[in-house]
Amino acid sequence: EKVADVVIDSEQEGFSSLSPFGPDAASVASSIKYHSEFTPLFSPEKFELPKAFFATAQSVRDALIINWNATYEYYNRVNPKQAYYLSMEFLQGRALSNAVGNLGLTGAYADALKSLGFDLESVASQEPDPALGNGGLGRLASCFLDSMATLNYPAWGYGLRYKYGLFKQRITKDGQEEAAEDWLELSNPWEIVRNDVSYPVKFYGKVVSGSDGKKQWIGGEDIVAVAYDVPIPGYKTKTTINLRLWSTKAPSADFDLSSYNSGKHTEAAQALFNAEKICYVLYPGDESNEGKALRLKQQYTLCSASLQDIIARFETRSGGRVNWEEFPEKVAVQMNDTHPTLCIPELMRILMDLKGLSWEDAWKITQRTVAYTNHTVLPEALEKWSLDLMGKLLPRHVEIIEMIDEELVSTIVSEYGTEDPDLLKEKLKAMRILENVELPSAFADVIVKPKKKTVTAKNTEESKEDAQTVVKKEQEEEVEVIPEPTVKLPKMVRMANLAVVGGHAVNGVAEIHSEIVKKDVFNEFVKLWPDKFQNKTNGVTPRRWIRFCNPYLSDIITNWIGTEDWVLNTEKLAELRKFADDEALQSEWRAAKKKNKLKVVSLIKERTGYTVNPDAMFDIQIKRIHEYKRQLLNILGIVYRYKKMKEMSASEREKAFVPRVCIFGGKAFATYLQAKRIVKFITDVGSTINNDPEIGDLLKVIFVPDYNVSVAELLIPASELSQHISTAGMEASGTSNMKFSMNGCILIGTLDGANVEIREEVGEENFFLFGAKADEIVNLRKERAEGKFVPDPIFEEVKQYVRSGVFGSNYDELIGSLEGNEGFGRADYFLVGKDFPSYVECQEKVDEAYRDQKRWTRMSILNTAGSFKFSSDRTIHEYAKDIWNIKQVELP
Ligand code: B1N
Repeated sequence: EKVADVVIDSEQEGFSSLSPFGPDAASVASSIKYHSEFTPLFSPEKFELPKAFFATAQSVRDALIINWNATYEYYNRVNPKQAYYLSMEFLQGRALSNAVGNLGLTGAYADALKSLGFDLESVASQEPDPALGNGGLGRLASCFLDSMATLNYPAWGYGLRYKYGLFKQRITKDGQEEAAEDWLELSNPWEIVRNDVSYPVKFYGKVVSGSDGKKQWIGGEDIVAVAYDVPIPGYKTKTTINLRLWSTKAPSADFDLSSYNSGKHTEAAQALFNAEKICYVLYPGDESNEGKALRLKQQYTLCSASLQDIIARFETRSGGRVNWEEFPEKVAVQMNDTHPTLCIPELMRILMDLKGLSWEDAWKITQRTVAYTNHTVLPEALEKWSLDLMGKLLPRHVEIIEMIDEELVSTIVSEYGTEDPDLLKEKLKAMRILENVELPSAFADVIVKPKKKTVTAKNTEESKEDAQTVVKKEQEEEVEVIPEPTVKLPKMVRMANLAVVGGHAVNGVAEIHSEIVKKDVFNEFVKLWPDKFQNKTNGVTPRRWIRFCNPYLSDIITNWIGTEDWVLNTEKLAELRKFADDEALQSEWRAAKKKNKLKVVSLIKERTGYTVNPDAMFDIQIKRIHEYKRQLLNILGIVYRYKKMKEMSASEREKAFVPRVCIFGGKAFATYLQAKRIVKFITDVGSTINNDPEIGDLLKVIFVPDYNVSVAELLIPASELSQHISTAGMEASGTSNMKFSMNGCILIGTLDGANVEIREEVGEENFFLFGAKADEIVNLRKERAEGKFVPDPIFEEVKQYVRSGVFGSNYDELIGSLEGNEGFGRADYFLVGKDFPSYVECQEKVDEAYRDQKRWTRMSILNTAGSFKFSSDRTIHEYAKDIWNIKQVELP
């Protein structure tokens, strides 16, 4: 009730009258000074950059806390339906510039810091990049939080507070090296630990039935999940939502004092370590069984703690009159890929075992509450867990999953009948949650029976046969019918199938991907429940990805369209279209690009030692290193270009090629050898070309080490060409493609993921398209495997050139993978050879277009103008309306 008496000054942009200090530079400066003295973290005698960063962040945090509290109290009062975005990853990037920008205080903070002898940009660059994510999936979650807050949606994020982020990448002469990323080393000024918000989480143990028939999960290992809140401010709104990250610890009683006192120090602290290690790293290597168990513990911790918290909030807000049927009217849970799928059995468990609901009621509530987003169709990325492992770690959940599987089998059997056993077998194989597990006993013989009938029929004909033979025949028939491997193959839980069955909506992340999901991966489910399947094309926040990372371009846009509203209503960007040929705009546009390129020239010098020419075309591919993303196609294109240059005289070269700086960035998963070979190859090619005096500024190949959100914020505004060249059908969406396009970069790409929609929006003449289409891939692979593929001579030429040793040796595995040599696995599965000629040809068109700077600038402007659909604000509105059914709630 408190908040009702508080008057919030909505006239003032950004700050409210609740602010602990005024929005003017002098008050901000005194707040920063205050924190430098009284929340110090550093010794008192010096006031240098690191301390300036923390003091500044703490002063901003004061403002965020006020808005956070006001938002929370208001939601408590209004009790709206709230959405919860559960994700194992949030790739937040630095928070300072974003927070002051969203609060409308960039000017005040810049001036305040100036008066203290600092500049905002250097202070902001002190902040470590919280890398609690791998790539697109985690960054999407963070863009979504920004849009939820900005659009005043009552919505929260839930995740894990990993002590170490994704590894730090170093590039040495041997390729990539990984080191722990200790992002919390100096503490995190944005988080607020809530010591009063913690929940028990159990592992192992066993299930017993109470006298009332109720199941109880007892014994095992108990840990505690503690809430760390990260305030998420919206842009030009008071709404400040929450990212609640769980950290794990042992219950305090678990420290074994007597062991400790008797000198067994390690044993004494064993329980503490066991609990804390759950949140040590983002993606523990899962080759070993211990690694697998740890990852599963992480996933369960996220689901269990978050659901307990959500349920507690629902109960509090119900004010003592809890009606569980209303739960789905107050709560929407979105599962970011299958990683939080344990939400389904966990919600079932809590509702049945702890709240006393029946299976039927709990199931209805669960299904109405949760929804699932699929982010990949790569079969190896569709999560499966060993049933044995899960059964040990989460015995009660496995019972529930078996029950869900049994109900699903029953649905399938009643839908398709038992007349056609092959058909039924196929359906069960596609849809069952459990894999390599016999049918539930109630259905044990539905598939066998019809065959037995045939046998019996035969027997009547040959009625003279003795009983012995009949039995034998029947047995033989049965052996044939029951698939033998079921017994031998490991029993698995297919998380994607569980997510589809347990939720009310399933969505893909770009149109083409959602179609593939429906036609391919979940086709059988689509036949059963066509209405469950949707598309929600990804988006990115225009705050971080233009307004704050590209102030030069933002000012130009604002001047030409006459308002800054485009930051909230990106449709307004379309107004730039009418100025695309205006010479004044064109020259401002180029000048902004040049300023951004100069920043990257310094970054490259600092990170790699190479000097690059800011007048060359900046050609960029930044993303996780993966074979399907085809960094190999890019680098082989560069090798081919280099070879041609070497065959020409100096003057021919200059005429034939546009000078380029080819920039790569991205991390390879530590155990993904082929990806690491690609990194090594790129850097080897770089050292040969970059040190070739004949080539000079005509071609440079740069691998920027330790690519992360902050590096992206520098590279994207400086980009002129960016590469999104995955094998068609394999990149679910991509989101950097959207950021590049917004920043006036022209894309070269295949018809894959969101490229398809970007090309539609910006116009096909403003997009460089090449390569095979998604629906051709299956056939092409088949041809390839049958040895029918005839590689283009230029592909043979480029491979031969690499083999000749120009860049070093030891590329046998790499080049071999493109040929399918014995021992090197799938024959060019990603079709680099097939697409190579059309890629090279397309790159020639890029050069030609770049030579005409007027044309190029026009294309660039039309990319920004046509990118408005790809704001995550649009995406979040769609989720809110079509999946979550939540309404915007504006604070008074
Ligand atoms: O999710 C992004 C998409 O834009 C990308 O195209 C897609 O590749 C990415 C297992 C993933 N899909 N799957 C993952 C991440 C971590 C992990 O442990 C899978 N990431 C994507 C956003 O929709």
